[in-house]
Amino acid sequence: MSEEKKILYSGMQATNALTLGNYLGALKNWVNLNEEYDCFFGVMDLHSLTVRQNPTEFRQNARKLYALYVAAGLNPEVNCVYYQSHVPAHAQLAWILDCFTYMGELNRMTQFKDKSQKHSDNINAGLYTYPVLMAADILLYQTDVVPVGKDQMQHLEITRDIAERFNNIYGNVFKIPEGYIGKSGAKIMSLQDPTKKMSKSDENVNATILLVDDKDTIIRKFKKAVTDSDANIKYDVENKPGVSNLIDIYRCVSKKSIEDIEKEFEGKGYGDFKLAVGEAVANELAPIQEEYNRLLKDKVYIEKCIKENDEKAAYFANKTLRKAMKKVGLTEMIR
Ligand code: ATP
Ligand code: LTN
Repeated sequence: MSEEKKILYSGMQATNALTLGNYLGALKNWVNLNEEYDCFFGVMDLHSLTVRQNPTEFRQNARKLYALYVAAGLNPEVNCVYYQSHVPAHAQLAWILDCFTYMGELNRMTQFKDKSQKHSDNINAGLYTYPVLMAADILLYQTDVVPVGKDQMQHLEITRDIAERFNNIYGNVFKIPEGYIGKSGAKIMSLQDPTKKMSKSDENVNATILLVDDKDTIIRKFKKAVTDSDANIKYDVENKPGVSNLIDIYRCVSKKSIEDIEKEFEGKGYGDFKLAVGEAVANELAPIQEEYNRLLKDKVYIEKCIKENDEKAAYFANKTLRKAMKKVGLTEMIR
């Protein structure tokens, strides 16, 4: 870690396969930022436990997520790419911060309300205190910036509130982090219901593009994407959410402006447009998929990266944890 670079922290839950929304809203931004900052990227497996997991699939998903991070361009020899559950300081600090978080604050979290509705048979305490664990993740590393999609900004606000509350009592223990939302791709919508975000837990397979989908599947799903009856390719989120979502996606992968895209498809139908979007997405994902498949087979390399980075993360996390423990008056262990 260098002295002068600022610290960036982010991560994703190790649940289900990643979608194009996860890539364009988060992962792609991380790759773009990773030279400018000293970066920590977590496989957020403790967070995944808030929803019931099949242990075998869960273990595989965590490994796949790690490989996908690396394949997408997060070099584990430069960035600290690690497993959240391998650094016990996360759970330890989360407990301390739980005692500095009010139920009134947690009651306002929209993700908690959404997930409680979706999993009404399992509204567990972890789901409720999820944002506090996320605060611990971020604050342990004295993070300056946290790149996430729009849906996570409320969790970042509560992180800042908890940190400020703690600092007001005990002095400067935590750096107050800033959220970062990419210029485009902050909210990619479902291909089947463009008023809903594209989500990796969506049951409709045609609603999401998975990062591991092959070219034919990608094109087929785009062809089925919900648009509207007038065939104009115009960006108008209010009245044409489906087409606007496709324009957003195309913009992210082609680096063209909205105006250029509208011009490119003037007088053409949705069929041509959807095919162009599908091909552009497939071309962007192809090299990532190739590297991902190679890495999954290279167990020795991946395991070496995980081990080294777990240790590196623990070193930094423990420094902050020790400071917080001391401040609240927990007695240090006698060694
Ligand atoms: P789930 O459906 O299981 O809740 P998810 O698809 O929302 O999962 P998360 O693990 O919650 O994915 O999010 C990982 C990252 O991807 C976060 O930074 C989140 O903001 C971002 N993200 C998720 N979905 C989208 C989307 N549709 N558009 C842009 N960014 C997204
Ligand atoms: N809640 C986040 C995942 C996450 C995270 C974090 C993101 C857990 N801890 C710390 C940034 C920083 C989500 O994407 N669902």
